[in-house]
Amino acid sequence: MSETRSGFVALGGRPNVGKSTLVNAIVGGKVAIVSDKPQTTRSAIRGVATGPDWQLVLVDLPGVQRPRDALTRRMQARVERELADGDAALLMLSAEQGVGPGDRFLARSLTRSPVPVVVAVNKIDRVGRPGVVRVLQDAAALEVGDDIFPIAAKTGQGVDALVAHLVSLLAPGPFLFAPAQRTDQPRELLVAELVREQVLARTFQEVPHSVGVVVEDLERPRQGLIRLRVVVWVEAESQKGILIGAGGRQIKAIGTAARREIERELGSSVHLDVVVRVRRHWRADEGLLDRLGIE
Ligand SMILES: Nc1nc2c(ncn2[C@@H]2O[C@H](COP(=O)(O)OP(=O)(O)OP(=O)(O)O)[C@@H](O)[C@H]2O)c(=O)[nH]1
Ligand SMILES: [Mg+2]
Repeated sequence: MSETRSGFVALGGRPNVGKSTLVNAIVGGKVAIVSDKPQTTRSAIRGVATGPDWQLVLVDLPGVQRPRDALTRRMQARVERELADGDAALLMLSAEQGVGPGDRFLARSLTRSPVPVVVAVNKIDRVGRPGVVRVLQDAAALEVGDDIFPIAAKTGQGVDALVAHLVSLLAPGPFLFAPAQRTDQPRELLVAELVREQVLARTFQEVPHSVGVVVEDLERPRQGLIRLRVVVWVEAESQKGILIGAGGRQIKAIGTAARREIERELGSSVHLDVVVRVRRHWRADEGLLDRLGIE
């Protein structure tokens, strides 16, 4: 039998560059939620891709930003630990947004990293060829890694070449997860995230950042049915009103869309109850952050 390779690659990058989209594309399923709002990902989520003789564990991370409160402080500390701890780091840039001060800040901290750094320039589907060339030059000028891959995580363009390169960096070692496993997330966290994804898709301005989702109850009354009770925390009565919507229509739409996603991911019928509750400053509440799984 041939030797297997395995290891961890952590993804760093500004909010919204497409880190979670790439992780989902590589593992072939939704392990991390995606939205057009910055700071969608709040914790480190492991996505597992397994080939015939390799296993690549991708660590999806929150977008790097300046911490503002206990929530973002926890997120940032986690990012720094994970980027230093992997077998390689993947710095992700956006061709659409170009290389800016946030990217330079992260690139500088990665040049001091003990692990090899690979650069991916994402969203090349959004700019023409000259735009791609320009951003590749700007990426090279960061002098953080010799290997720069132009990709479009959303369409899959360039992703196979990037994966092949990441796999080549892995050291010999046994598989760390069962080959069919796509994530290390407990089912409750994945479910809460799928509900939050639907909230993000339907809210604007400060509301997306003010939402925390907790699964209060998950039971399987019989084979093929999962009953879920989910609490959506917001920070103000006005936000609660927005989420519930006129005649309860908004929360109903969120629940219906989330239930479909959960059914697809869990492969079971789902009965989903969603309630909205207000807790002022929950983002500063260390106890609630623990329950939200944000370490
Ligand atoms: N056109 C295009 N859009 C993309 C691509 N990759 C991601 N996106 C979009 O970019 C937005 C952000 O994607 P995410 O995967 O949530 O970004 P992220 O880097 O994980 O963001 P944070 O979790 O906030 O740090 C979403 O609307 C995606 O659909 C791509 O290759 N092309
Ligand atoms: Mg993300």
